[in-house]
Amino acid sequence: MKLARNIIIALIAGVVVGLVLNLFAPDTFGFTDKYLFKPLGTIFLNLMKMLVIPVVFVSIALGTVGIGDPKKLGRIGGKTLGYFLATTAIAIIIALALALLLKPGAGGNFDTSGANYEAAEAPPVTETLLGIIPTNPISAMAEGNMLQIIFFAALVGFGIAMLGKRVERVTELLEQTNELIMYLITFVMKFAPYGAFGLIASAVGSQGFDALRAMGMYMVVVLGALLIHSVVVYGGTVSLLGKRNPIWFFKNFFPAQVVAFSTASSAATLPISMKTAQERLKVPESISSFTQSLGATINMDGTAIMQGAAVVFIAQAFGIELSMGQLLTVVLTAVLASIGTAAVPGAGLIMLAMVLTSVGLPIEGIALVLGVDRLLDMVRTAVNITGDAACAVVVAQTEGVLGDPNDDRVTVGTKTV
Ligand code: DAS
Repeated sequence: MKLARNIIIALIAGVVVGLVLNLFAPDTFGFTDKYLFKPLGTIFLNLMKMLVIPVVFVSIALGTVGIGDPKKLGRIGGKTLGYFLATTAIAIIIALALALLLKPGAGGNFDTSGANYEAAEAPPVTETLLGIIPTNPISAMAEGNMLQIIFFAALVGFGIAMLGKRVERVTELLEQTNELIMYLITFVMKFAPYGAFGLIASAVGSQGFDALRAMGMYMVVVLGALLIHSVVVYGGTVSLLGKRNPIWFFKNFFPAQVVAFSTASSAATLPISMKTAQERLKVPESISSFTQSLGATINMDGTAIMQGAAVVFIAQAFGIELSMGQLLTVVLTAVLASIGTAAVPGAGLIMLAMVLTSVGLPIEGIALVLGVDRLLDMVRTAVNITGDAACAVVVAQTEGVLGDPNDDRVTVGTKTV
């Protein structure tokens, strides 16, 4: 928790410095942003991203070995996907209900004339899901194609589980590599407070109060929906299905949430969110690696909430009334959009264009939410990874393998140490 405390102190310092520079010395902000804040943030983000592919491959392969039995793998996969789809759909419904209730865009004097936004091409979700089989696993790793890496790693782990003793050297190598990677994560995280300071000072300094004020109600809706979803859905499922105290869950997963908030990247946070779930939430590596890696790639409830709220906000700002049919379309496309959203900063905004288009809204409306998206991205990314961890706790509990909260041992690979 000392690290989490240091990151929080760094975040507070970054907000203060960012706001002071934005309000009183914008020119100085430009210079410090370019030569201090952005480099600090980029160094930290890149250090964390450097470890993602090795972590995902080794831990999924080991995790699958740990699961072993293909029927069990199928059962765990089914429970994981069922939890992901159900919670994402609930997330969007919460966001739509809150946006329709609070009407953030109604009566707004938004100047939509200058609103222009070039939407980057969003990959069709079917292509994303069907493209899961890598034709070349090495290039999948080089390109960072997470779904393909997960598929290949699971297959390798399945093969090792089937061959057992005949490839025990491979299992040992994977376990030792895993321990090495876990050490490197701890080492890299020492830089986290500096990176968090740079990232938040850059985000707050460039947006300042004006952007925050203009989008005030929109931010209230998104942040409100994120809070309700986290407490009610994640707290509720951890308590009812995970048989754990929600306060214990949120307290112990907090260090990973702080990193997700700082980086606004589920992928960059994955190594630390898995380590936190295994060591503090007592989720076995076999389930943590499978559920959290898959979740970081396709389960983004926080993103779906932003997309649901933004669609209603933009419709209201343009004076467009959404029909019930259109709202249902938003639920479906936002689930698909959140599956297709990459686990990197700002990816949710790219997929928002797909949701807007699905209900005939102008994608230029994205320009209305662009100003505060970086800050909202930090919060929704923390919610995204929390959903993955809640799922891991629930799946582990229903599989009867969730560790005792008071036991200070952890499972690394197939060993309990
Ligand atoms: N920043 C993305 C993530 O890493 C989410 C988003 O852009 O909405 O989870």
